[in-house]
Amino acid sequence: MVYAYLGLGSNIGDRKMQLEEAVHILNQKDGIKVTQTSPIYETEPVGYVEQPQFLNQCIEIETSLAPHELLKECLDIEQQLHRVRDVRWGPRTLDVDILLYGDRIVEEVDLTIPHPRMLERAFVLIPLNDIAKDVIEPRSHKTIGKLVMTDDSVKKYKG
Ligand code: PH2
Ligand code: MG
Ligand code: MG
Repeated sequence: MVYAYLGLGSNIGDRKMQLEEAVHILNQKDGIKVTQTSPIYETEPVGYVEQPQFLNQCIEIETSLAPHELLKECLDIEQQLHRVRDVRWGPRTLDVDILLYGDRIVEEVDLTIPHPRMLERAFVLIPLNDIAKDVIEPRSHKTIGKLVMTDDSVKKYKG
């Protein structure tokens, strides 16, 4: 069993319901148990900025799945929640990214763990810090608590 951390994001449709649905579906999968969920944050879009605000959340799971098996489950849930991929970094009903998988570093064509952009992204690190402040990010060897930044565009969601 390994603890892994996933980043969830949604910026079209019923954003909160889609995050809740993702957590529920993940928890029902064989080999995945959701062990912690962060608060939900409302965040300004990063990268491609002409799109609605996101809701972002991070969750901790305990899993017996290998990294690629976990990736497949994440992509399956995105499909179930009707994600259409067109613009890179563009709007989505649901995005499920693997952030950390224990202390493993994975470098494959279709999968990079830790998530390659997580250290620059306040919308990832702020919710991740709520549930994993003492967890070590294996490239920097620093804890999430050390890596997290403050960012006023990431706000607790009270919807
Ligand atoms: N995801 C992206 C690109 N930009 N911005 C915010 N605020 N939240 C996201 O989840 C997000 C983003 C690509 O996955
Ligand atoms: Mg993403
Ligand atoms: Mg993604």
